[in-house]
Amino acid sequence: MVSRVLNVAAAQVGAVDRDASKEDTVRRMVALLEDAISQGVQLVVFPETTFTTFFPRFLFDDPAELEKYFEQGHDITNNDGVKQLFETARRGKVDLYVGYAERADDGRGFNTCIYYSGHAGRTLSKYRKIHLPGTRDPFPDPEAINQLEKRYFEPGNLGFNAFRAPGLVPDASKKGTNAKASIGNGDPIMGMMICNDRRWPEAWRVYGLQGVELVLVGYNTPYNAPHLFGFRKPMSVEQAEKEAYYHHKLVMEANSYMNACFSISAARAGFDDGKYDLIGGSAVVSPNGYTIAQAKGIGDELVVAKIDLDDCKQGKETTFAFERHRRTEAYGLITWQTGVVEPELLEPDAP
Ligand code: CDV
Repeated sequence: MVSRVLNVAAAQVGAVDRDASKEDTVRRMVALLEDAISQGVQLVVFPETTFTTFFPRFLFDDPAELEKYFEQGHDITNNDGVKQLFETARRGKVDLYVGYAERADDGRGFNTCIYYSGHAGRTLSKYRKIHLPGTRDPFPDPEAINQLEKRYFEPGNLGFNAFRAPGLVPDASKKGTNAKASIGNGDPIMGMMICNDRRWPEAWRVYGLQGVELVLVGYNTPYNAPHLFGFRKPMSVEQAEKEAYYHHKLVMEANSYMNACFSISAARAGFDDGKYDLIGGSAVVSPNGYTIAQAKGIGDELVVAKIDLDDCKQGKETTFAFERHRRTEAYGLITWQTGVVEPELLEPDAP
């Protein structure tokens, strides 16, 4: 029997200010990665747009200033300022997920993450955020916290493609090769999302349908942002913070359970520039929907867990054995209707 036990970690990164140097931030990330390597961790998940502050909260008049927050080109692993992270991963034979703002060769901007294999010494997969939250234009209120992702990024165009990560499970591809792997066989099946994607069950299900065993998510989630979340139900900052944590945990636990997979989520957390709040709550969740490890604070922190991928089998073979229980003939609306179309009002009863 091949053991499919993995040591994994979410690398939460605390406050990164607007004028923080990328070198300093990457130094912090390398320190977390080295800590992970020293603890025998095999896979580390970093947050969304980790190398810089969460810049979509700002409106930039100067394009050159905006460009400082983007990584240029298709392959960033040799880019100045960030390559140390990938060198450390190769040296320590540890895999990593990391999010960044991508300026593609054709000039388009994407909110992107890659899975870099320290075992294979190369990028195995790239994902571009599909569910971009917020607005294109800033809110009229000058005090509002903006989320201008629709201005700076295009919706991701790479789909939700699961992939296998070699080298994490010794001999995985010998017993039951990847080509004919059944549930619980072969190299681990991974899927990647970015922040807001985690709130959309469609994203999880598309991965679930590819047999995903481990979903990786980096995020930046503010809580004191009523313009973004709405004013209908006024609440204190304390309540807003509590609710943001609750919704994060809710979607990670529920979707991990409903797709019988583990998940790892990593926050860019803390108070950027001493005032822009972001939740922590980086966590590892089991296929039964339990949070098994969670960040204690809002600073740099490694959240480590030992997981057995075979624990995905129970749900995948019973309650969520999709091939036996799903009824696609009833799900049509999901793929061809975007917004809500309500049913007709009933005619009042005839006298
Ligand atoms: N970076 C994000 O995608 N943040 C969103 C906020 C704006 C709601 C999130 O889903 O956490």
